[in-house]
Amino acid sequence: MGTILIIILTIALLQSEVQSKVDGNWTDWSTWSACAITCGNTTQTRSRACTNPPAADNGTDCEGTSDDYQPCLREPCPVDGNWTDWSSWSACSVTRGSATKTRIRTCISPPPAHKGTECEGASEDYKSCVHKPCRGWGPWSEWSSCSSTSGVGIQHRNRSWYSWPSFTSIDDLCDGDYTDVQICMPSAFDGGWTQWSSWSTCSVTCGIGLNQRTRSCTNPRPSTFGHHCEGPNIDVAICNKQHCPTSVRLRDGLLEIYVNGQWGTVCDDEFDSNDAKVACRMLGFDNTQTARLRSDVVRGNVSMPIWLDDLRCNGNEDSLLECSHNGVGTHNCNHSKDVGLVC
Ligand SMILES: *[C@@H]1O[C@H](CO)[C@@H](O)[C@H](O)[C@H]1NC(C)=O
Ligand SMILES: *[C@@H]1O[C@H](CO)[C@@H](O)[C@H](O)[C@H]1NC(C)=O
Ligand SMILES: *[C@@H]1O[C@H](CO)[C@@H](O)[C@H](O)[C@H]1NC(C)=O
Ligand SMILES: *[C@@H]1O[C@H](CO)[C@@H](O)[C@H](O)[C@H]1NC(C)=O
Ligand SMILES: *[C@@H]1O[C@H](CO)[C@@H](O)[C@H](O)[C@H]1NC(C)=O
Ligand SMILES: *[C@@H]1O[C@H](CO)[C@@H](O)[C@H](O)[C@H]1NC(C)=O
Ligand SMILES: *[C@@H]1O[C@H](CO)[C@@H](O)[C@H](O)[C@H]1NC(C)=O
Ligand SMILES: [Ca+2]
Repeated sequence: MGTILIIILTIALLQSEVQSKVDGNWTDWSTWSACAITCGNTTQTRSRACTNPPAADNGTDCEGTSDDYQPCLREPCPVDGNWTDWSSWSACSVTRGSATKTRIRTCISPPPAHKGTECEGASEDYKSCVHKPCRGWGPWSEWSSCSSTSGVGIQHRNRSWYSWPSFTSIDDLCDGDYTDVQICMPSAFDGGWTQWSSWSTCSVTCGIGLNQRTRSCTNPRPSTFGHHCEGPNIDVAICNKQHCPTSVRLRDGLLEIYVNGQWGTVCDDEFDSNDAKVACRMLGFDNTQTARLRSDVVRGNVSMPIWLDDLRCNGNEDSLLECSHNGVGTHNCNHSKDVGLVC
């Protein structure tokens, strides 16, 4: 009678525990947030919460995300035109009998786009100047460097005149421009590689690892209109091929391998002379012709892991771990199939 009561109570308790479990459920999505722009692009969001009901008493949480996004695309925004900086003043020049200096600017920084406004004001500016008499032009100077290093700019060159000893009449003035102005792009120069860094340390201390060296396209960094460096910025090489000294051992003929800080055994499924060759190589026997399975060994005991199963080495590997296998610790063997070995 007492026993039955206890069983009934237990069942009731279990049921109440099962029933009290509540899985989470999402609320409905909120409405989309407003698309509060008149031009350009943005995103709209909506959200929901896992409170309808919330998960309780070990019930599962809601699946999926609580936020959702959609793009809101409008016409491109208007771009108002903007003047470049003024060029420098030209030297004094005589045009139609009056001496002036000139400077220019253009509406390309940026040009107007998408119904943006034109630049306001004049693209040329003059001021009068005092002019000296001359008897002819000298050669043009080199072009000045571009006024902008990242976009469109202006550059100029000058020439000078040979002056008379004294001014006689307006006809002695040099006619024409003293300064020549043109639109320019900043000079494009290509990037160059730095030297390779030194090799990083090997990723392993024994066995096969990788190391790398790097370089960057900053010697120099390419200018806005220059080319990026060609080729990879990373170089990877195989390193440190010494055998790991303690990675395998034979104990009374039983092959043991050290993985994850623990000695374990190898299953003989698929184990053939190629696999034996690699194991013997790890033991320091290179190119042994006599590597073979040995059956008269004391098998590993149940407290040892079986690390490798279905080994398929081609015989050239430096470690059994490089051969195809089921994955470290994955096997369908017991210790009666442990590999024993003769090298
Ligand atoms: C989750 O909530 C929605 C909206 O309130 C409802 O339609 C749905 O039936 C609920 N699902 C569960 C499993 O409670
Ligand atoms: C806006 O989105 C459109 C379509 O995806 C794209 O072509 C355009 O470049 C975007 N404009 C801006 C200013 O991001
Ligand atoms: C939730 O699960 C844990 C571990 O399974 C258990 O110890 C705990 O009592 C459970 N809590 C509830 C309220 O069921
Ligand atoms: C207009 O161009 C000048 C240089 O040409 C620049 O310094 C300035 O930031 C530009 N202004 C705008 C609004 O683009
Ligand atoms: C040209 O002349 C102007 C005005 O005299 C001066 O500021 C500028 O440096 C000269 N430019 C060159 C390239 O010689
Ligand atoms: C089983 O193997 C482990 C690890 O090699 C060893 O420490 C232990 O003494 C062995 N036990 C028996 C009963 O052989
Ligand atoms: C290993 O498994 C085989 C069958 O797969 C079984 O006959 C044998 O008794 C097992 N050996 C041990 C030591 O568990
Ligand atoms: Ca197997």
